[in-house]
Amino acid sequence: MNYLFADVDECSDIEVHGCAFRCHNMPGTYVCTCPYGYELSHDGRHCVDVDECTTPANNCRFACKNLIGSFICICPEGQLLYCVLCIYYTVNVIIIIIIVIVTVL
Ligand SMILES: [Ca+2]
Repeated sequence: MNYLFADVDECSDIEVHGCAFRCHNMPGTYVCTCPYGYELSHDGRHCVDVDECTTPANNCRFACKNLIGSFICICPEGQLLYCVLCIYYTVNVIIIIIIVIVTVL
């Protein structure tokens, strides 16, 4: 083995990589990675929230609200979010949803 070109695992020492979340060692280098819902900040080490409402991940039919690490869809007043749908809720609809959830579980 040629030790002159041996890879150094920078991820083995946090003082070297400084990744806030996770370090991924690569031949001759390393990269910091972030959990789902976050992206690397400009310093390449820290993670910042992704505003999914401004990305194609936004599949909301009405309004989208960004959350730290995720997002939620917002329904118009008087409607209830169920899965990805906004439905008008009445007592009957809520009972049907509960029956469906109990049946599935
Ligand atoms: Ca977010």
